[in-house]
Amino acid sequence: MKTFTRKQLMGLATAAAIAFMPVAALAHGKLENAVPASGSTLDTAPDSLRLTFNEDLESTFSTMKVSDSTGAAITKEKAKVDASNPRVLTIALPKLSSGSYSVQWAVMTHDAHKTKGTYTFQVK
Ligand SMILES: [Cu+2]
Repeated sequence: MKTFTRKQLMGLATAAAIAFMPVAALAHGKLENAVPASGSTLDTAPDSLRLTFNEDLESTFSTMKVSDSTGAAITKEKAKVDASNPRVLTIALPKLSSGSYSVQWAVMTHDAHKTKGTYTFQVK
C-alpha cells in the first residue's frame, strides 16, 4: 500500500476543501419535501402542490409551473408562499385527468440565492 507524505496529505486536504465548496453553496434554497412527491403515482388527483425548502422564500421571485405530458401549462394561479410557513411554496391545481405531469420550480431565498428544479408525478 502506498503511504502519503505529510505534504501530499495537506495537498489532498486542500483539494477536498475546494471540491466541497460549491456543494455548500448549492445547499441554499434546497427542496426538502414535495407533495405530491417526486416520481409518485397518485390514485386521486391532488388539488394543490406543496414544496418545502430549507430556507425562507422571497415570494416575488418564487414560482412554480405545472405542465401536462404535452408540455402545456395547466396551472392558472400563481404559486404562493404559505402565510404560516415562509419555507413553503404552494399552488392550486385545476382538476387533473390521468397522466403524467411535470413541475418546474424556481425560488429565491431571503439571502438572495436562487435555485430551480424539475420533477414529475403521475395521476392514475
Ligand atoms: Cu442561502
